[in-house]
Amino acid sequence: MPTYKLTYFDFHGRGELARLIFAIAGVPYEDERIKQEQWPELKSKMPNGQMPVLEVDGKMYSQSLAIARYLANEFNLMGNTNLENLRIDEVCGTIQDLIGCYVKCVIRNKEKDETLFAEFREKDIPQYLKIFESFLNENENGVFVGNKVRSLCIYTLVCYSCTVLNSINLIRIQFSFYYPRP
Ligand SMILES: N[C@@H](CCC(=O)N[C@@H](CS)C(=O)NCC(=O)O)C(=O)O
Repeated sequence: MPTYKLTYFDFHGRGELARLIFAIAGVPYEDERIKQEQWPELKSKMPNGQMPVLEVDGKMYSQSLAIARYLANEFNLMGNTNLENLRIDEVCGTIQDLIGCYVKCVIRNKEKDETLFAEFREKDIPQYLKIFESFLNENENGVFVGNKVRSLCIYTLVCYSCTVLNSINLIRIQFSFYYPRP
């Protein structure tokens, strides 16, 4: 097995999915957590000037979803056929769209505009839950893809829904851009 090192900020964001996949697969890796004050010096050393970055045997790779898909392939979390992989990517893409709504209504909502919070809570979340439900209803096994309980889409959903659920709490309590995870 190659050696893995994941470099990302010490919070639950785009790099968290790779951490979750390593944990679920039980595969050891170096989990390098960068503090905000370290970042300006490191930025130029990253392939795309951003994180997460995965090193596989010392070679650097960027883009969180490409990293997640690579790890899912390595650890048998993708589908059994190309068509099942299409469904996995479809579910993951839908989750990304929901996160786009979250960013628009919560993260970028510097004015703390209650209309935007309400739009996210009352329009976006129910709308996307319906889509996820229809994916599940299409598959007689009650999981997103084939008969696979362990797939990339379910971990993507778990990972990002934690962010979203956390945000609902944040709407009620207080808002800060990089909030600490419990
Ligand atoms: N498309 C990239 C986006 C990566 C990204 O936006 N990373 C943010 C943290 S979540 C970052 O590195 N921000 C610091 C910066 O851009 O200087 C991915 O999915 O990996």
